[in-house]
Amino acid sequence: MNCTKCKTKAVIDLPRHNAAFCAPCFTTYARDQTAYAIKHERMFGRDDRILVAVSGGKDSLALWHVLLTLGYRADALYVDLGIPGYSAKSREKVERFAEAVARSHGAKLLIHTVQDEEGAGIKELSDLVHRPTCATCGTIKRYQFNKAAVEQDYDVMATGHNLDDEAARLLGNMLHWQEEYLDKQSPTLPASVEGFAKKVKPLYRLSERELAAYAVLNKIDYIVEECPMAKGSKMLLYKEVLNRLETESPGTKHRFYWGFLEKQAHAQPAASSMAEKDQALLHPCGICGQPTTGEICSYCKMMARAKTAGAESR
Ligand code: Q46
Ligand code: ZN
Repeated sequence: MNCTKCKTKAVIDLPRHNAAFCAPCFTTYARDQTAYAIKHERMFGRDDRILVAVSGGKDSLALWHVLLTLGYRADALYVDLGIPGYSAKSREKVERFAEAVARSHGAKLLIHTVQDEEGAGIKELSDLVHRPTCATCGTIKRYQFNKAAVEQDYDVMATGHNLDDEAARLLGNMLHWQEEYLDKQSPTLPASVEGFAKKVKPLYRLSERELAAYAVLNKIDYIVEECPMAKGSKMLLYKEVLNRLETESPGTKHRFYWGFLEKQAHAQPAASSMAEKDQALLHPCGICGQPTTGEICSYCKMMARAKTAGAESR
């Protein structure tokens, strides 16, 4: 098997593109796909300051790496969830990458430690508020990433969601006809209201397998294990089903997700009318001031509940 571009020995085949690449041509392919996504979806420009959400996994570290090598101004934020046996390891991977790679590009790493800031690790917090761990985690991460981006004047927040993530999420939303979520499945979500950062997913054109290959070929040391809390999640099941389809019919995942994006682009109400709709529904949280549809935002409500439950159990 030879490289489709330079005809030397290939190291990876990409049946969905009917192509194979050697290491340097594959790295170029991955960067070109990301650069195309950034431009096509109007994610950010050369002068923008980007905050990358990093977890220590292959996708987010590959994203940080690609953005820095493409010459973007990208810092990163890591949220330490305090999961025994997992968080310490993933944090170490992120800190090492920041030290070995990001620093030479002038980029910095911000760290938010849930145990210090919210008063307990994610497991204990979710027990206190009687919510599933991943729901608690989602609320905290969304809140803290947005807060950091807005308070520290980043123009945009980037996450490492890949093609597999987005196709699986789309499948889940369609199976349950969650139309309100379908509206939010675009790779660029504008900062429609004051207090909400713009959010982008520059890796939506690259698959999980391609990102693992990018990380290995570029010597990015990442945490291979998934977060232990993900075990048994519906997303993993949807990914399995889509992988089965992909094996039988290469290109299924990208046809499914990119096809959805094309249809959505034609059907999408003008960004300004969406912004007006959002603006009408949102106002500042009575405690922290971040935009919310209720009196108090879900993060502050959760923290108040955790505090009361913590005091009662003492
Ligand atoms: S990190 Fe958090 Fe995921 Fe772990 S606790 Fe669940 S939501 S599985 S992206
Ligand atoms: Zn609040």
